Amino acid sequence: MLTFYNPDHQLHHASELKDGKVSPCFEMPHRADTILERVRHSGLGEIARATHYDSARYARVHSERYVRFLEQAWQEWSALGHQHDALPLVWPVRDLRSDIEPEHIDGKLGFYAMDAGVAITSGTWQAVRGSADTALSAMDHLLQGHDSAFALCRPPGHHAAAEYMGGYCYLNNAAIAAQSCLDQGGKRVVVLDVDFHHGNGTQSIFYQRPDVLFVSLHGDPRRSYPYFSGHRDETGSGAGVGFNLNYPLPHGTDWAAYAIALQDACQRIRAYQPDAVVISLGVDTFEHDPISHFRLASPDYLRMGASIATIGAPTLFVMEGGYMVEEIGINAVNVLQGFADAR
Ligand code: Q9C
Ligand code: ZN
Repeated sequence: MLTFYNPDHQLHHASELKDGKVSPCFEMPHRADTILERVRHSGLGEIARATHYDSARYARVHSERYVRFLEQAWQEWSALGHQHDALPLVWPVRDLRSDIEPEHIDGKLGFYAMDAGVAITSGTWQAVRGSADTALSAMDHLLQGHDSAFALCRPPGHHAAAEYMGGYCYLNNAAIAAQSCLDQGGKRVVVLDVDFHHGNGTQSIFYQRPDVLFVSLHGDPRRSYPYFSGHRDETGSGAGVGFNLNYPLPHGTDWAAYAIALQDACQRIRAYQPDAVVISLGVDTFEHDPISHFRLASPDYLRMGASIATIGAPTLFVMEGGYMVEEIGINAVNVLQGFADAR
C-alpha cells in the first residue's frame, strides 16, 4: 500500500485552550513523524510526496469565503501586532446573528470556529492545504486503479464542516477526497469514521446527500466531545435520509463490543455497493489515549483492518486523531497491515 505524505505539516504546531489553560495542542507534529517512521520500518510499501492542487478543489465541500478566511487569517491577525497564535473567543450561538461575516479578525475567528482547539499560526494555512493535498493525491492514486492507499494527513479534518473549523481540524480531508472521487465519475462513496470522536464535519457536509453514505463509530456525545453531534437519531435529511449512520458507544467500550458495531456497519456499507470507501482513521480509540475513553489494544487494530477489508471496495485511509504519540504509529499501521493481509 502506497503512503502519501507532505512534510509541510510541520509548519503547524499550535496551542489550544484546554482545562482553563492555554497549552500545546495534543495534536502535534511528532504524531505524523511517528506514523511515518512506523510505515518505513513495517514494510507496508513506498512513501510518495503529495502533489499540489488548486484551492478550488477544497471549495467543492467548503464555502469559498471560508477557504479565503483560512488563507488570510494569519495575515489579518499579525497585522494587529500579535505574534502568538490566533484563537477564537466568541461564537454566534443560538439567537445571535450568523448571517453577516464580521470584518474584524476577532469576529471572523469565532464566526468560522466551533471551539478553541483550532489556533491559527504563521504556518497553519500551508500545513492545512498540504494535508488536503495529501488526501487528494491518495484518492487520485486509488482512481488510477489501485486497491488501497494511505493519506498520512496532518492536521486532521473530520470536525471541519463546510464553513467552520474545530477539534484540531481546518479543511475536511476525507470529505474533499470523497468529493473528488464523485467529481471523477464515482457514483456512490462511503466515509467510514473510526476516530473516537464523532465526525461532525463530515456528517454535516454530506447530511442532505444520498451519494455519500457517512457511517461513524464514536464515544457517545452525551459524555464525549463534540457533545452536540453524533446521536443515533441523526440519519440524514431531505434526499439524504437514511444515508447517515451513527453508532454512539459507551465509555470503556472494548474490542468485543466495538467489533459488533463495526461488523454491523460493514454490512450496511456492503449493501450500499460503494465505488470507493474513505476511512477516517483515528486511533484515539486506544486504551491509553490521553483524551479518549475506549479500550482498544494494539492487536485489535489488526482486526479492525481485516474487518474493513471485508467491504470489498477500493479503500482510502485518511489519518485523523490519536494522541498517545508513542503508540499511534503501531496502531495506525496495524490497521493498514490487517487490511492488506486480509485482501
Ligand atoms: N477533554 C480529533 O481527534 N478536545 N480531534 C477534547 C476532551 C477536542 C479531537 C477535550 C478533541 C478534538 C481529530
Ligand atoms: Zn478524535
